[in-house]
Amino acid sequence: MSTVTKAQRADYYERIRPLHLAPLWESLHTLVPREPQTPCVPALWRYDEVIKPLLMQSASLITAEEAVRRVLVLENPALPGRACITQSLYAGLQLIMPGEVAPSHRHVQSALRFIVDGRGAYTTVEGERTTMVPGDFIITPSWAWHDHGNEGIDGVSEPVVWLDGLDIPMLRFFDAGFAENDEKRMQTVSHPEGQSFARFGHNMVPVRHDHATPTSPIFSYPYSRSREALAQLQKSEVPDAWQGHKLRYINPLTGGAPMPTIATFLQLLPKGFAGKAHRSTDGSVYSVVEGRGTAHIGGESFAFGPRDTFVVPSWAPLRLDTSEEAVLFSFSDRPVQLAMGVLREAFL
Ligand code: GTQ
Repeated sequence: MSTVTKAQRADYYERIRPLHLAPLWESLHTLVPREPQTPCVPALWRYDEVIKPLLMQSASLITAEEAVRRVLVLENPALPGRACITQSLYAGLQLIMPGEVAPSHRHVQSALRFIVDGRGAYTTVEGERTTMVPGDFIITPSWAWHDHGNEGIDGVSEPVVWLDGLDIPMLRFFDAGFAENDEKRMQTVSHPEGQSFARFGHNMVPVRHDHATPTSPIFSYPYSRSREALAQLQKSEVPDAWQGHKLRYINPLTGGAPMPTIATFLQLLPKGFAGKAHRSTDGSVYSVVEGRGTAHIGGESFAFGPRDTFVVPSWAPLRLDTSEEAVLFSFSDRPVQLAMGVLREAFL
């Protein structure tokens, strides 16, 4: 076979291409890499200096009603035009001005909202309204009707911005997406605010509710509660050398992630924390709630402050330092990787 020339092989490839055939042996190493070879790059979006002024400009160009969802999509710089922040996840920053309504619709894609800036917007999910304050983590389950609005709270009327995290790229991958608009612009509110939290949010569940749902029945995990847990832990335990005090949100009916496709976390890093590096196959999106520090991702360093968003690609080593006590929210596709049995982590 040593007499076979490159030209002969190239000629063969030319002949099979029109028949929709390809030689595996030319691409095997990239199809089955020795370790993850993500095209994604790390990136950080500054909120106060960059995103907020641009979002406010968008409000003078289009209403929430006309836009349906007025969102600036955070695109991974290496994947322009694909509306993804990692290969599997979508992220965007959504703005609702006082008095606006983002009309009711539903879709197969699951969504999380992490409130970044402003108070007094609401989302209504399946007839239950939840008022938003910064740091709240709110879920829109797959195929649940939802509309958003901003009627203010406690006499406060201000623009409200939240981070949207959706499994849009996964649904695109599976070609399994459906969506429809509601006949009504806004849903009729049919449950009192806080009902789902009262039923499922206190380490208890209603006795007549014995079936686990793939999405958590808690629509909103208020920041005040999660922050209090971290404050207590900070007083009583040594921070993990890699991740500080880090908790994962759960679906109380399963103990697993609150959404079938997305896991969410909240972590507290003490002032002066100098974390060790770790990496994981689930690329993650971080939203900074409080404090300042630096995220060292692969070979790059990103200074972060309140309301900034950054992305850590799959298998990129992440090291977190702080100059102030910091609280970080994050989400990833971990439940899907766990279901497939492919999640790998390394604490370096
Ligand atoms: O709020 O329903 O960022 O459907 C992207 C798609 C938000 C939403 C997004 C959506 C929504």
